[in-house]
Amino acid sequence: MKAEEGGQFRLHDFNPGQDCFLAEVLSGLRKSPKELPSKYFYDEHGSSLFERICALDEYYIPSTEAAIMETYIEEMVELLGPGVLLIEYGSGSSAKTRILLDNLRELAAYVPIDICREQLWCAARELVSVYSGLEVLPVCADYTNSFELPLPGQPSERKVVYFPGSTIGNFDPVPARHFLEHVAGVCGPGGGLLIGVDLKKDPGVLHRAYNDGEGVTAAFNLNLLERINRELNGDFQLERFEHYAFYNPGEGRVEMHLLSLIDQTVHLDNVAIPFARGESIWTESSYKFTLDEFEQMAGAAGFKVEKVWTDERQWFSVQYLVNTE
Ligand code: AVI
Repeated sequence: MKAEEGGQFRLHDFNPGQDCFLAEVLSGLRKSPKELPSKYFYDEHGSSLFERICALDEYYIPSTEAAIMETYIEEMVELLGPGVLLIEYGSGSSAKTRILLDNLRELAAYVPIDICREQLWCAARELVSVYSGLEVLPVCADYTNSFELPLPGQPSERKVVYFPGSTIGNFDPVPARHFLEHVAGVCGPGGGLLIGVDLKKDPGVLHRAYNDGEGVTAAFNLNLLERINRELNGDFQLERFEHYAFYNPGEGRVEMHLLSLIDQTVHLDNVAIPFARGESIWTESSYKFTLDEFEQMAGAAGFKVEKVWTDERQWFSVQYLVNTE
């Protein structure tokens, strides 16, 4: 781990790896059906495309979640209590966290964790200038692997992990449970998890959310191939692939794919990868839950659902889970 000084903060860098990127891309493209891990969407350009997705009308998640947070922030502050060490997984620009940073009482410190170093660095710089006196301890890491959390200067009453945006939906069910078990271990007995969970709804709404009119989601999906070209010396021709996203009701998930428009061979690190016309690379799953389904999964991971807040349409939920072990 490397620590880099940023004036009023130190960035703890676990160097989320280039070696893993190549190995995971090659192993995914050798599978049948082909797949790529969605965590690799978030290079600098991918992160800024994701910010644009979050501003789209069709992509209801950020606005619905923000409205829930604004409506119920006082109840949340009451439940979480004072002296929290707030840890955020996949913090990005930390924009959604502002409402918690503005309202939580006597915050011990804030630990934003993200795989995208540039975005993490900018967010931390911004936060220390806006919240004077707040200890910000940024960690650059792939949070699906284990790593050590930095120690805050001040003791905390409890650890609370914040995991908004329904990113939990990007894990398949078994890894999702393992991830929740890992979070339960991080926050410890009496600690909590404040999590955004997207709910099952009309498939038409879901279809529009992942097939926006401006094509930003398509660009976000295709950027993964551009990243592979740039960082792994690949020769994907982007115009030969097409974004394809749909809701799979049997599995309760939106699937995103990249479809090959022709028979072709792509090279990457001197490995030839053949594609048939119409063949797909599965790039992301986005699971949607009923409240019962999520409660069951959380329970299996050692969490009790303490409180659920939803919007009027019941499209999205913010939930506070406590580790009861
Ligand atoms: C980050 N994650 C919760 C988003 C989602 O909805 O699954 C990523 C995304 N993919 C396409 N649009 C947004």
